[in-house]
This record gives sequence, structure tokens and C-alpha cells, in this order.
Amino acid sequence: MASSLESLNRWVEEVAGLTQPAEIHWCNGSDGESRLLKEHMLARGDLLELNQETHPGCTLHRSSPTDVARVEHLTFICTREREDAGPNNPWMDPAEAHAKVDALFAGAMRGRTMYVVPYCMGPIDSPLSRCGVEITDSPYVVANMRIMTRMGAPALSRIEREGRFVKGLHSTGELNPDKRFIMHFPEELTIKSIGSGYGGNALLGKKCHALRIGSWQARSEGWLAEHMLIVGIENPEGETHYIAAAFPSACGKTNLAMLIPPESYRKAGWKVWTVGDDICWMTPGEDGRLWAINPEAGFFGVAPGTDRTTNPNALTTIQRDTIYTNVAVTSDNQPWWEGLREGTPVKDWQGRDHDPANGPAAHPNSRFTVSASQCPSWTPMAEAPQGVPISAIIFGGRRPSLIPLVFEARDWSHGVLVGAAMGSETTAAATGAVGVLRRDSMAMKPFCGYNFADYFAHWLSFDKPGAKLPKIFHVNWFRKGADGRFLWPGFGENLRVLEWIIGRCEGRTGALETPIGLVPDSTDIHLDDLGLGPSAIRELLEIDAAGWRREVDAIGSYLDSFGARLPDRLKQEQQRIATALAQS
Ligand code: GTP
Ligand code: SPV
Ligand code: MN
Repeated sequence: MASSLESLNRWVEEVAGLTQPAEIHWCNGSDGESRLLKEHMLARGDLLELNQETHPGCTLHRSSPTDVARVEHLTFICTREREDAGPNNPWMDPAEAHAKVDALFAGAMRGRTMYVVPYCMGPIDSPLSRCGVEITDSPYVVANMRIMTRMGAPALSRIEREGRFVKGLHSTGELNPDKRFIMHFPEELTIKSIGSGYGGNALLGKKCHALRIGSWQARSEGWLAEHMLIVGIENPEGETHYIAAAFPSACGKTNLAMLIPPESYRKAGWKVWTVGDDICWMTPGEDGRLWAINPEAGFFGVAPGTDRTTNPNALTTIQRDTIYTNVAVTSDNQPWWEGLREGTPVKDWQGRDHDPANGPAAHPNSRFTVSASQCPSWTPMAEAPQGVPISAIIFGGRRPSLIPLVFEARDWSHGVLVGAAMGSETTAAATGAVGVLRRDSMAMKPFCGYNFADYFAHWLSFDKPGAKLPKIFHVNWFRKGADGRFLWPGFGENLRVLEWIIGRCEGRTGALETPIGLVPDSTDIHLDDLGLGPSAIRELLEIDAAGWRREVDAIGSYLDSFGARLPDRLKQEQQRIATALAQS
């Protein structure tokens, strides 16, 4: 099956000429194709079968031990003007970048099959969706793309109808970190990735297309491409509010997206509906509200920490037809990771006999790939072509101190500052040190495909006459006490914070004004039956003026690092808070 679209056929031929594959396979996305691909991978050892009695249809992939996470220092934005990529991105001149990777792609697919993978990000019939084609020599990537996107014949039809698509070229190459590059050419709507087979480096529809190229397109077309979950919260009156939340990688999006209400809330009639766990595309609707779709069809979720007690919906979701990557296994071949209370690991993520001296049994960035429709809290609204209307936007990160459990921005401009100023401790989702506090504006530091200064200006531009924008909040589930333990129980109990947020959106819950924004008084938020002591509650909600003065100074220096391109408005917001803190 070649395509009726000349430009697509020509590009596929060009790539085949460069990479020299033994054969070319156009993916149609059918069940039969998927079955054959799986058999092929099982035969090659790319996939190992897990216990089919406990985990029907589940397999395990062990990646190369030097290829286990995103590589931010090897991920480039290649724009003609360096300034357009901004200080937030590694940059390379487009001609130089093409030459560099094309040399690595030359002959890279010799003896291998080249798969042509047409995909659609978002519901096939949504005007908000966008298509792409990924060419890859990794059957594992094809299998993951089939779960994560709408892949195959329907996507190809849409591409042929529209005549445009994002081009993504991928090869695992030699899996050598010295020959690994993830290149983005936003001006050409092109991605070239070589040398990694892992997650965001290789499943090009995800971070490369839906966020880096997507954010670039969103800016020129007036919408937002964000690293956000989308969740629907239904109150006992049966009204559903949709919330979008940006937390950095491995900071709780999947968990919040499929939260199970605490017992008392369940009894009262609260329900939670999952729309998406990682990416959100938002566009202003005719009614002035922001309407959001989840461009993905599956979850590529963090395994460690997932347990019956923390995220029962995820555990149910991944019981069948799931690809596990870099988890450990038990003696009866069930998947296992740190934080899973049941079972004992006997083989670690590299397939060695488990020895705690080698570190954790599962890789800290081990993941599951699974169709979102298997999640018990999945809602058909995730398929709605117009998307869902967003009532609130939440920013948050891992902040062991200072940042309260929740606060509300005064207005949109203040909210944009709150997002821009976000900080979080680094996690195992990317290579490099873990637990280091860094600024991660809107959780998009690794994913914004252009200059952050322009991105902040784009965010500010949504505040215009007729707009009915969501309220903006900041949360912190990760505050620690003097004993080094989390002060807040998190997970299902996070609904208590969402309840306050929704109450604020409906104008029926109180808040105290402080220099940093609106904070709940302990009587505004339902915490009394949680078993937290009054001192823990005070600590979670307190505003430490001296600490905040230092924080707001640091935010000022961070904003200054963007130079003259930074919108004045953000600096004014920062100074307004600095002044209020000085007087407090
Ligand atoms: P990416 O897929 O990397 O973008 O990550 P994510 O934001 O979806 O993170 P995820 O929900 O998978 O959570 C990452 C880790 O944080 C897991 O180990 C979770 O168990 C843990 N976590 C999530 N929510 C909470 C919470 O409310 N409290 C605490 N203490 N840990 C949490
Ligand atoms: C993240 O790192 O934010 C992820 C995983 O969601 S990856 O797809 O590898 O980017
Ligand atoms: Mn992510």
C-alpha cells in the first residue's frame, strides 16, 4: 500500500534511498498486522511474554541499558534564527543538523524493515487533530505508536485528504549515546531522531510532534500545545468540570488523571473521568472558553510507585494487553517494580538475577504502554471532536519546601507568571541528576519548540475581550516535613484540593488574599477527617514571607535570563508580588 499522496510517496522513496532498508512496510493499523508484528518481535527477543494467566496479552521490552530515558542535551530545535529556539533549548543550524544526522541515517536500515506509520494526534474526526507520518526501523516503536496514537488506514485517509502532515524519521541506529540526536525542524514540520529506541526520543507523535512541533504551530495558529493531563470532576449534583494540569515529567499527571475519590467523597457521589494523562491541545471556542483534546490514544506511564493503594485505576488498566518496558519480573514472570506491594522481584530490568546491590529492580523510568480505553475511569468525552471545556488550569511540581498545598492566581497574567515561575526537582524521566530543583516553566522546559519569552507572550495573548478563560492555580503534593516525609498524603486525597478549586471556579468557596495569591483558610478546604494534625495543616497552607521574598527574587533573575524578548507584563507581575511581600 503506497499512498495516493505524491509528496508522501516521494519522501518515503527519498528516505529509503538514504537508509537502504531490506523492505518497506506501510502500516494499516489492523489487528492482523499487530499480531504478526508481535510474533516477529517475540521471535527476535525484542519482546518477552509475561505471565499470560495473570497478565493476558502483556509483554516486556528491555531497552539497551544506555537508552532508558529522554536525553535533553541531545534534543535540538533547529530554526534558522538561533533566537527563535530561545535559551530554553539546545539549538543547531538546520543545514548543519540535517548534514549531521543524514550522515548517521545513511545505510542505517540495511537488512531491516522500514515501517511507514501514518498517525493522527487526536480523534480522527476532530478539527483540532493533526496528522503525521513516522518512518521507523523499530517494530517496538510501531507497536507503541499503535497504542499511543490513532495509527493506520484512517489516519492515512485524513492525510491524503488534507495533503499535509508532520514528517518524522526515526532509526534506532547503533543505540550509541555518542551517535544519538533528536532533531526538530519546526519551520519544515520535520523531526529526525536517531540512536534511541526509548519513549519520547522515539515515539515521535508524542513529545516531538504533539509538543515541540505542536507548540510552534499552536503559536502561529492561536492555540496551546501543553504538557498537561485533562480530567473531568463530577460533583454530587452531576455537574462535570474539566481541569487541565501541567506537572513536570514524573510529577503526578497520570495519577491525578485517574484519581479515585476518597471513600466519603465516593459515597457522596463524586466521580472522576479521565480524558488524558500527558498532553493537552487547547483552542478558544466561539463561546470564549478554552476547549481541549487529548491528542493521544494511550498512556506511556511511569511504573514505579503504581500500586493498588496509590493508583488502582492504573493497576486495573495495565492488567492486560500492555507493553511493559524495563520493569523487573517475579519468579512466576509477572511484572514488578518498586512500590508494588504484591510480589517479589527475581530478575531486574536488565534481566539479571535481582541483587539490591545493583540498585532498584525496575528502572526508575520503567513504563507501561496501554490503550487509554482500558482505564476504568476513561470517558467517551475523550473522543468528542470539539473537545471538553476547561474550567481550571493547574500548575505544580515537586517542591519539598516553601510552596503551599494550593494557591490561586489573581487573574490570567498573574497565572501566566505562576506557570512561568514553576520549579520542580528533576526526575528519572530524563537522563542526568535526579532531585535537583530547576525552573520548568509550565512543565514545558524540555518540550517547548521555541523561545520561552515568545511562549509566555503567546500565553498572555489569550487574555482578550470576549475570552472566558479558566482560573489558574498552583499545587504542591510534595512538601516535606522536618522528618523528610511527605506532609500531604496525595493520590486520591488530592480530590480535596480539586474540590476547593472547583468551588473557587463556581464562586462558592472562600480564600484569603496573600501577596502570592489566594490561599484557602483551613475552614475553606475539607481536611478535617484526614487525620492530619493542626500543625501539618498550618504548614501545608502557610506563606513564609522571608522564604517567598527569596523565591520571588530568584524568579526575577530567571525572567531576566530571557532578555529583551520577555514580555514586560511578566516582570511587572513579579515586581507587584515583590512589593507586596516587602510590605507584609
Ligand atoms: P510523565 O509521564 O513522565 O510525564 O509523568 P507524570 O506526571 O504522569 O507522573 P506520574 O503520575 O506517573 O507520577 C510519577 C511518580 O510520582 C509516581 O511514582 C507516582 O507514584 C508519584 N506520585 C504521583 N502522584 C503523587 C502524589 O500525589 N503524591 C506522591 N507522594 N507521589 C505521587
Ligand atoms: C515525560 O518524560 O514527560 C514522559 C515520558 O511523558 S516520554 O514519552 O519519554 O517523554
Ligand atoms: Mn510527560
